[in-house]
Amino acid sequence: MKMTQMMYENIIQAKKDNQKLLAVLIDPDKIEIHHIPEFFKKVHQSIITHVFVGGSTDAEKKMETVVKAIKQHTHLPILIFPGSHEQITETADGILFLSLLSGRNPKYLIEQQVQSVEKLIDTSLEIIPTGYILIDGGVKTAVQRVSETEPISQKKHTEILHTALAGQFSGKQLIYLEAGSGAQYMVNTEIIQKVSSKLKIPLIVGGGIRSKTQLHKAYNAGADLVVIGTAFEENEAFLLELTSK
Ligand code: 1GP
Repeated sequence: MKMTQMMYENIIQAKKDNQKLLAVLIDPDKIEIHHIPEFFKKVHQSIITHVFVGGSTDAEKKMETVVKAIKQHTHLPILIFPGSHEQITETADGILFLSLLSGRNPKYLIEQQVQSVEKLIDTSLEIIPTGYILIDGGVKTAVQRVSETEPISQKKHTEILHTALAGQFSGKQLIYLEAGSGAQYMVNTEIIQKVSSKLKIPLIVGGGIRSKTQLHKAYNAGADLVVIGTAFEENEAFLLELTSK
């Protein structure tokens, strides 16, 4: 296991410098391998700082092939954002080691994590413990379906805040507020503000962010790193709107 945490240190440093980060989320089931070079030309023209790869399902088991192909076309850090332990591949740079803290399904609180150890025991991947909190984004998302857990209502500010802080107190290094891929509503700014004002570790926000205005709202409310997937899948030109902050 890696003793240094280069990628995490960079995220911490960016937070200190108030330099906002942006990840493109790539679903291995949705991207065509031959399209990766073209897609990354646009990524490199944008303010994207990180590449997350993963999805609730990797039906075609394309994870390793997709990560390898991406690696050939970018120097940006590639983090696995796993839907299950089967998506772990050494070809990435690191992994968000997720615990689904909003849910009460032991499979996603500890079972998947135990099952992933066989692959991670001697890994060179940087492992970043991440508290993952699913928040209602107005549609039933894949995470909800696959994890068989309910998202927390956007009205329950205290429950969301306490879940995030319980994650920090138990040693998570990142907290991820997730409205779910393709969410109708992003996590509202009041929630982002409340959580970020109490949290000492970096805050990731994702799900349903489709415009530069929404991106800025998330940043201004205190998100340190924003994740966008669907909006880039549906409209790659959106990457070219994000060439400056
Ligand atoms: C999903 O937070 C990410 O896990 C990104 O969501 O696809 O809605 O951008 P979108």
